[in-house]
Formats: sequence, C-alpha cells, structure tokens
Amino acid sequence: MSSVSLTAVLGDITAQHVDAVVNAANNAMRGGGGVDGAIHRVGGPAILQDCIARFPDGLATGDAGWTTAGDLPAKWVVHTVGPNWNAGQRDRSLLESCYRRALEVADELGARSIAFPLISAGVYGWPRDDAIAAAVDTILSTPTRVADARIVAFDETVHRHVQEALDARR
Ligand code: AR6
Repeated sequence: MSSVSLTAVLGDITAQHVDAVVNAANNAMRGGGGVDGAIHRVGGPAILQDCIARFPDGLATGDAGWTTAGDLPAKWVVHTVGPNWNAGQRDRSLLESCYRRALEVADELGARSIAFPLISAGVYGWPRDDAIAAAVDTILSTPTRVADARIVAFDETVHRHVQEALDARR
C-alpha cells in the first residue's frame, strides 16, 4: 500500500495549487471539452504546443504522459486517456490504468502533490459510482512517492459521493 493522503475537493481543477494536475484527455491529445477544455483554456497555448511536440501520434487509452502546465498554478499537466463508456469501451482495467500510469508519471517528475478529475465520468459516460470506486481504490493501492492526492469534483453531488467513498475506506 502507498502512504498517499487522498482527499476529496470541491472546485475547479484548474485552480488547484499542486505540482501536477491530471487532464482527462482523448487519444488525439489536441484539446477538447470538459476538464480538457478548461485546462487548455486556463493554461494557455503552451500546453497545446507541448502536446504537439511531445505526442505527435497522440496517446493510447489507459496511458499517461506529461506536458508543461503553462499558466496554471501547477508545474505539470499529466494527461491520461480514459475509456469511452459511451463508445462501448467498458474494460475497467483501462480506467484503473489511467490512475496508475498518472501516478507513475508523477513519480518520474518528482511531483509530491497531484489533483485528479473523475476520469471518464463526464463526456465519456462511465457510471459515477464505479468511476469513483475505481479512482479511490486504484490511487490508494498504487505504490507512489506522491504524498498528497486529491480528487477534484466540480459538482456538489459528485463531491459528496467521493467523500462518502473515502469515509467508507477509513
Ligand atoms: N474541474 C473539475 N472537474 C471538472 C471540470 C473542472 N474544471 N470540468 C468537468 N469536470 P470530462 P471524460 C468533471 O468530460 O469523461 C473531453 O472532450 C466532470 O463533471 O472532462 O474523461 C476530452 O477531450 C466529470 O465528473 O472527462 C475527451 O474527449 C469529470 O470532470 C473527453 O472529454 C470528467 O469529465 C473525456 O471525457
């Protein structure tokens, strides 16, 4: 087990003062809606430039990779691509892989704090409670040097369910 402290935060992921912010990206890695749209909008064009330079062929589902965080308070964006439930991608191990790979990339960078969105739970349609369980269980069971991990929810109901899932594991 890791010694990471995992907390639930209500707010906007782009406002988090952490070393690394995780983006719920897509295979093309050229921006999009939801968290991806917000990160590129607030972080500015440096993020897209770095995506093009570092990911000419995009990123595979379940994998993660980093770019600059541009104008965000964070140092890095760790991009990961969740499975698209709405398109029939329902292999839970791909969703778990997003959290595991993001923590591995954070370790490579030396990040000590990280903010995750609820990957695949928006545009990609993964059922909320299972998306929360996958996030909490995978973050808590992945060995990492990250000390502070947060699951940031925009929405009060989602935030409450994340908090309940964390309380149930204490
Ligand atoms: N801060 C925190 N949480 C947010 C924010 C925000 N600023 N914005 C949305 N959420 P989504 P996905 C929540 O759709 O399902 C994009 O077009 C949202 O309510 O961002 O993995 C990409 O380019 C939901 O609970 O990610 C891909 O094409 C969660 O974050 C696709 O969407 C994730 O929602 C990825 O879809």
